[in-house]
Amino acid sequence: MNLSLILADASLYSSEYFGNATSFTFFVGCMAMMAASVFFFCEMGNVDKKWRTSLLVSGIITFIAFVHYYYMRDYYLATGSSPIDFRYVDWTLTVPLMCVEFYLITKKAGGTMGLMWKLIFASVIMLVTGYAGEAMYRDQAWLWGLFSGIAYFYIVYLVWFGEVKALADNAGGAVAEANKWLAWFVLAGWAIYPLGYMIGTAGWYGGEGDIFGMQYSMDVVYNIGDAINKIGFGLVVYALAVKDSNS
Ligand SMILES: *C/C=C(C)/C=C/C=C(C)/C=C/C1=C(C)CCCC1(C)C
Repeated sequence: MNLSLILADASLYSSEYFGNATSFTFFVGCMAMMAASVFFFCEMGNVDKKWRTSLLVSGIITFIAFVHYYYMRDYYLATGSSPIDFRYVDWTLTVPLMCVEFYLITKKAGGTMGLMWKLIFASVIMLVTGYAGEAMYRDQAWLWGLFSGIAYFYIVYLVWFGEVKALADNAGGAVAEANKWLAWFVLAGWAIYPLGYMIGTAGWYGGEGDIFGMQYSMDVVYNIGDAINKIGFGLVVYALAVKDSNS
């Protein structure tokens, strides 16, 4: 085989992965989730005992995402379409675990299992109705999106003004500070997802297009959202654990 043929093959192969923003962000997302998991797991030994479970949960969140990204990346390459089912299975596992994080950080100040289940319940409603609008009843995407949005704003309410906020303020110090950050992730970071949902709904933002010459799609938006929210959220918990371990 001559060299130019090998190079042509190689560039064909790599353009499958890097040829567009969607496959590229699936690929990079997969690596980032893997790296974050290794980081959170290894750092468990460097923080105070009482924070180990929180770091473990951060690592499990990114590890579950890593495995799903491995499959989603493949699915997208093989079919050229959106891996909606994998996506929602991933979220249905990882978002409730983020609710567990809120419970773990407020536990010392009196956070209850009741509060944890309230958050988990709202997050499952948010995701099940989102799935209905995205995969089952496309013609009523707006209605299911609205239901999902109501559950979402209930979580925002609890974290910004409700029980979670009150408990975090009670705990004070590093916990109150961490909750402020996590609340911003829930308000601004999670808001990326409804944006992806709207881009993915035909007739709203037309499926996909480009901004400044860069192709975007629903999956690119979801992939960016996941990287910010899963890794960023975990890093806030990590920073809290480190700060509180040294004080
Ligand atoms: C790691 C994954 C995370 C943090 C996923 C979060 C997903 C959401 C906040 C999704 C929200 C949605 C709405 C608020 C309305 C439209 C439907 C959804 C499911 C995209």
